[in-house]
Amino acid sequence: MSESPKSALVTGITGQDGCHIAELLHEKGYEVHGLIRGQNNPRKAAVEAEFPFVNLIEGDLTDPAALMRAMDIANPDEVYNLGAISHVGYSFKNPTLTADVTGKGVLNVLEAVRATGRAESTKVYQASTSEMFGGLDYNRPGAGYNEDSLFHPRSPYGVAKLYGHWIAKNYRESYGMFVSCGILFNHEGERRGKEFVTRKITDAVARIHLGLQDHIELGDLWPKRDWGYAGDYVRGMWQMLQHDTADDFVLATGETHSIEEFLQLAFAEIGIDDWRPYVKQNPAFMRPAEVDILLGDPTKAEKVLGWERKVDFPGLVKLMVAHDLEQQRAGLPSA
Ligand code: NAP
Ligand code: G4F
Repeated sequence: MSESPKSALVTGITGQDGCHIAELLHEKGYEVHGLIRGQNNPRKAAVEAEFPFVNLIEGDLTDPAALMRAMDIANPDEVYNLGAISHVGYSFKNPTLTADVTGKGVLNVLEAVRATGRAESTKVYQASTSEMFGGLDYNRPGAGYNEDSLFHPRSPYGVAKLYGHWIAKNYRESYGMFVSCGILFNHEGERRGKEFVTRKITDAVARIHLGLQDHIELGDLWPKRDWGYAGDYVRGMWQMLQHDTADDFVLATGETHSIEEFLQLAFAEIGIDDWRPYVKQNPAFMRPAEVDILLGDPTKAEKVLGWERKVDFPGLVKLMVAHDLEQQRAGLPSA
């Protein structure tokens, strides 16, 4: 007799990582359920069209009853908690909402697993972040942040994520639940939201090339990030839940690059060597506190999980510009 397929519940199904992991889990034969919020979510139709195999369940991370209902419907072997207010700049403008969704939302998910009697049977992945480290001189390790590095979050988003990280670890320690936290450094790609700097740049580069706009407005250009490809990172999430024990793992590339370097490579894809005439700085995109530099050390994930990356930094920029050129040529909407 064949075994019944594993079931997974993904929060944040409409987001970048939610889409990548839905695809991966489907390829692996999972029954995939996705939590979707709002009475008329603008991304619902796109998810239904691209992933017809996903069973969408209505619910919001701030609504404990809805989360318990979702657990009962999906009866998940694995929960991927990817939903969050995830934009750092937005979190400064909406700190209370960010605390409720990105912080307390994690508690609501863990409690929904426990309250529905699934503490021993359901594994949980928590989407923790490199933003918890903060990039300040005093806590910056030379070889990159790892699982033992000090935290010093620099935004309401980072602080909310740190609460989520510790409550996840607390449920692991208190109730023996299988809860693994992936401390992921920035990961990007063709599904990245256009409110994030990499996609904002590649979208603008494509439009500039086609004569649809003449410049791009950005905030600070000197910060450095450890940028990888989202498709590689969701594979790491899945690997964490297949490991024998629940644990914390950093996923990163071990390289860091400035926004200026990203601009250089992106404009070079359309044959422009000097990007400066096309970029204007706008203080509206600067933050009250900035994370100067992020660099991660993925050694533990590589050794323990066998995690590998397929896309490097130049490859990432290339694939994003190529995708946005194709999208703009096809006349697809920019926002
Ligand atoms: P994303 O594209 O911004 O997606 C966020 C998702 O959260 C969306 O599906 C959004 O749904 C959902 N969401 C927001 N508020 C919600 C609420 N109240 N209830 C239920 N769902 C809600 O983020 P991502 O890049 O895929 O990242 C996935 C997760 O990893 C996030 O938790 C993020 O903080 C974390 N992370 C990301 C990175 C990165 O570089 N991408 C790095 C480290 C950690 P709507 O469509 O309804 O808004
Ligand atoms: O693309 P960003 O908005 O990403 P950020 O702040 O690093 O956060 C992302 O990565 C985190 C992991 O480290 C995730 F946890 C988080 O959910 C999110 O996915 O900004 C990157 C850098 C920042 O230094 C920002 O100040 O780009 C700078 N920047 C300069 N101009 C800009 C802009 N960022 C945005 N979004 N828009 C600009 O116009």
